[in-house]
Amino acid sequence: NNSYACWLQYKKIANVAYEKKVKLFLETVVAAESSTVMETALEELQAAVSKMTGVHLEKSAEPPANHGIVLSTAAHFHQEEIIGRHVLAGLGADGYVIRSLATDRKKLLYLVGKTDKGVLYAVFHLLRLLQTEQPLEQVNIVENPRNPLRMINQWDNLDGTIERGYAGKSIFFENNKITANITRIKDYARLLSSVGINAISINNVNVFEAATKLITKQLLPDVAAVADIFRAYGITLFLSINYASPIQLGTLPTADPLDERVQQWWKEKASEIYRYIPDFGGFLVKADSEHRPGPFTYGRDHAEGANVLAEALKPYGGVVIWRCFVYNCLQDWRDRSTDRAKAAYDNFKPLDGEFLDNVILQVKNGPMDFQVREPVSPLLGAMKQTNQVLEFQIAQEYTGQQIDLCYLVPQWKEVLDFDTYAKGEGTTVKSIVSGSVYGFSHSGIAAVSNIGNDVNWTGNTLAQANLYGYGRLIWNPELAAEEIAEEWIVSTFGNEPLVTAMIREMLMESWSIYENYTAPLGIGWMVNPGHHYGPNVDGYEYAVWGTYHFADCHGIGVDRTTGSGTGYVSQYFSPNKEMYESLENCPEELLLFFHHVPYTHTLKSGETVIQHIYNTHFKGAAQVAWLIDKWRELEGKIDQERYENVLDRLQRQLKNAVEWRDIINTYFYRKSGIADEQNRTIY
Ligand code: BDP
Repeated sequence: NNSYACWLQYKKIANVAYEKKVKLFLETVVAAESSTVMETALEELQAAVSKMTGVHLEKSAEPPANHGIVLSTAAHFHQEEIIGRHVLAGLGADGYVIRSLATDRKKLLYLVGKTDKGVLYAVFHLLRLLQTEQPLEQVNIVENPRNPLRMINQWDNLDGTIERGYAGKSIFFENNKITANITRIKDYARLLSSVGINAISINNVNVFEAATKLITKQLLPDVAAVADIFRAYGITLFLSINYASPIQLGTLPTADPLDERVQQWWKEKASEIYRYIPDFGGFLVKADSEHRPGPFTYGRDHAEGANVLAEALKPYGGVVIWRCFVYNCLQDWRDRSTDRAKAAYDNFKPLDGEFLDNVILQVKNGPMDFQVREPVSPLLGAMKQTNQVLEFQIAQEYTGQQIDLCYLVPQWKEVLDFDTYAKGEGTTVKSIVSGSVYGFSHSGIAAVSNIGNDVNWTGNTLAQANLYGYGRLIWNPELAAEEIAEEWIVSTFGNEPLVTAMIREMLMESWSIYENYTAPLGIGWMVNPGHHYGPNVDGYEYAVWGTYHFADCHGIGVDRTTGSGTGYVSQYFSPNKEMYESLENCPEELLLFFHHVPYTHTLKSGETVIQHIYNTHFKGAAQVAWLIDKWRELEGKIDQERYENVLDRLQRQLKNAVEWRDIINTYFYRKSGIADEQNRTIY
């Protein structure tokens, strides 16, 4: 099935001339050593090559004399002169080299990884070259992933539901057990590994009753079986844990991290887990947030809370990934002195230096919660002595829920390229989370997955581009969003220039289209409470969650400046602090995040804020109609199944966009009493 295969289509190569040239390299393959991951590399190569060319790549014991492929780790590679000692020496843990040697007589390809994982990544890279029909005669590629940890977080519950899942049920769990459908998990491992993902946590960060038991004898054998599948693809397994486990699973009356019985309990638990899974990655923890238990109950701080787990995991090389999504979700909305945006920084920054070396803090990209537009979290780069991982959300919770089209790679790139000035100019987020700025012992990027058991994995087939793009971007943050889109389209739909151009344009426009018809100028929210799809301007306005727009008859926006506002801006380094503080210099797409302004405030475009709201909302809805027209042009040019899947989603998106347009425009027309300059229909 085309949609199931995602970007690993491996269709028969249609370009005859290209296929002929490629086949010269495809006689035998030798794997210079054996390991589980090496076996995977070999299998993936053989299966894909056979599908694309019909050639069965014979596995040989000897290096090919004239035609063939060599798979090897650097340690076992004995032809250093071919690749160069310094090149091999320059490979990082997951790095690799692909080098071709093509003369009239010889057609050889060398895929050499620092480790067997590197070899597997090299194989997927080679297969990508084949799918996108790149010549093989002069390949000379050296790749090192920028981020050491490249992780996926599943938010899957044991009963098979998925928190913020928009593509069916869990592929991991059903009826409070691990599923028997191992094939689907293996296929997921393939997809992830093919884009360089090397770690996964398989259960929701909100660990409810049933999932608490994942770390018990009852379920560990099955968890270990899942770990086996991922291990073969170079992916390390993690589990989210419940901080109150010693109470819920043990016989202890407390989970106080400073209580010796609790410390002992976690030590024994870790030792038990590692008996089942010798290379277990560690724990992902959401503590003291949104009603989850944590160290606060015992008057302890996050460092004390995390360190007890870190001590327990340390002997085995495990890590604790501790989430910074901590805020008061029961605040009094009338209390203007609190600001949810400040919470993560306020909670964690004072603890810099207190965390053990195998603790990593996981920080969401923005200070609020995965809105279509947010500033970058000021916590990124602010803790120089504490390992950090950045968290994205591939699942489109607030960006259309995989009904509406929203290619998120451009948004993520803005975050990664953002200059924090933490250590002077050029201290970008990407350089911080790669570990290079402060020499973190653990760092990288994690993201909430967007997959479920729908045939096409992601609900909207075009949402596959976000999963693919996430992996590719965090491997190499220098890749352009267009480049990634194009790779994905060609691997997914075939090498058809017209199709590629159309879908690329749709993807590249989609984020700004979504932003146009939803909440304006960085203010966020305005969604239906609970499920978060569709407009509801005041849905959260008088609620405890801390997400306000403060619209009245005069103006709108949250004053986060230092004088009159919440002072949030002072969490940034200069000159970002001053930039956000200033009404003139604040980037306009974030205007209402940082400032409360009258509806008549004039933007750089010359439009007033109210007119901007009207204009973008009429435009956004019209752009969705344009997306539909574009897509219709592809009928017959791609398979019907995927064509119809996307068309159906786009039609639902149009309804959503029209609803947003009308509700937002009407609301602000009534609040402000200011008419649209163009006299369009507003109710
Ligand atoms: C929010 C989601 C909620 C998650 C929470 C989190 O609405 O379901 O549990 O984030 O990240 O985006 O913990």
